[in-house]
Amino acid sequence: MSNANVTLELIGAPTDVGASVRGAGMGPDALRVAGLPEALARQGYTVIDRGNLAGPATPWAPPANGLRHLDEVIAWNRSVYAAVDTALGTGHVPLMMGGDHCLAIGSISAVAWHARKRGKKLRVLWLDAHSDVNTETTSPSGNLHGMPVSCLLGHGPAVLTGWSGERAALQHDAIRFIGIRSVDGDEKEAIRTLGLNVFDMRHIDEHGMRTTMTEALQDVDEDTHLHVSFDLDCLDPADAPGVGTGVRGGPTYREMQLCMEMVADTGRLGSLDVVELNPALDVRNQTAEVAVELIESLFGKSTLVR
Ligand code: 4U7
Ligand code: MN
Ligand code: MN
Ligand code: MN
Repeated sequence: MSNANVTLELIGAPTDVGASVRGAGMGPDALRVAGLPEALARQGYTVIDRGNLAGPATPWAPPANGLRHLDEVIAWNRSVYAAVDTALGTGHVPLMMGGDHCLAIGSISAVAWHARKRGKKLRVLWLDAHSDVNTETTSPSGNLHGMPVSCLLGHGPAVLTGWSGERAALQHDAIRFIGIRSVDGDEKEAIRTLGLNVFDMRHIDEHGMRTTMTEALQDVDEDTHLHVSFDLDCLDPADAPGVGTGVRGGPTYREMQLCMEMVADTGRLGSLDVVELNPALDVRNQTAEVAVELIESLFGKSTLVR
C-alpha cells in the first residue's frame, strides 16, 4: 500500500493533568511548530490534523485516596478514547499528541477494542525511562502518568479500567518495555508478579538496540496491530531535555533512530502516542524537533531506498 493511501490523523491532547510538573499541555503545539504534520505529508501520507481536544483545566490539587486529579484524568481520557476510536473506525492511523502519559489509558483502550473486533493480535511497545506500573496504593506521587500500564492491565482504579470492553485492555505478554531505568520499589515487584517483558537499559547496554528490538518485535506478524507509546523521557536527557521527569542514562538519538527504523520495518504500526514533551523545560524546541525526526523514521523514512 502506498503511503498516500494511509491517512494519519493527528489528535492533540493538551494537558498535564496526570503529571506533577507543569507544561506537558503545550506538547501538541510544540510538535506542530517543529513541523510534524508537514514532515509526514512529505513522506507521501495523507495527514489530517484534528486540532486539539478540549478538557478540564489542571487543578493542581494534592492526591485524594492516592490519586491526583482523578476526575480530570477521566474526562481527558474519555475525549482521547472517543477521538482515537473515531480515527480507527474510519480506517485512519491515530497519532495522539500529549499531554502526559496518563492519556495512554484512553488511547490504548480504544486501540484494544478495535484490535479485538478485527481479530488482530495487539502488541504495545512502551518506550519510556519509567515502567508506569504504579497503582493508587503503590504510587509515591499519586500522579496518574505513572499508572497507565496498571490501568490497561486491569489493575488500576476501577473507573479507569475496563474501557476496552474487557477488564484488561492488555494481557501481560502484549506489552514490551524499552529503555526502562527508573522503577519504584513496588513497581519492581509488580513487574515480577505480572511477568512483564522489560528490556531495561542494562539489557540495551549488554545486547545493543538491534538485538533488543529483534527480541521485542519477535512475535509481530501480519495479523498484528502494533501500537507504540512513546514517552519522550525514554531518550537520554542530553538529546531530549524537554521532559518533566528526565532520567540520565537513556538511549542516544542514534539508538532511538534504530529502534524506530526497526519498528517501521515490520510494516505493522497501527497507532502511536507521543507524550510527556514539556516545552516549558525545552531548549529552543529541540526535543520536539528530535521527536519529529524519530517519528519520521517510525513512519518509514530512511536515508537509502530499501
Ligand atoms: B511517566 C514515578 F515516582 N514512578 O509514579 C511516579 F518516580 O509517564 C514517575 O513515565 C512516573 O513520565 C513517571 O510518580 C511517569 C516517580
Ligand atoms: Mn517516563
Ligand atoms: Mn511514561
Ligand atoms: Mn515524564
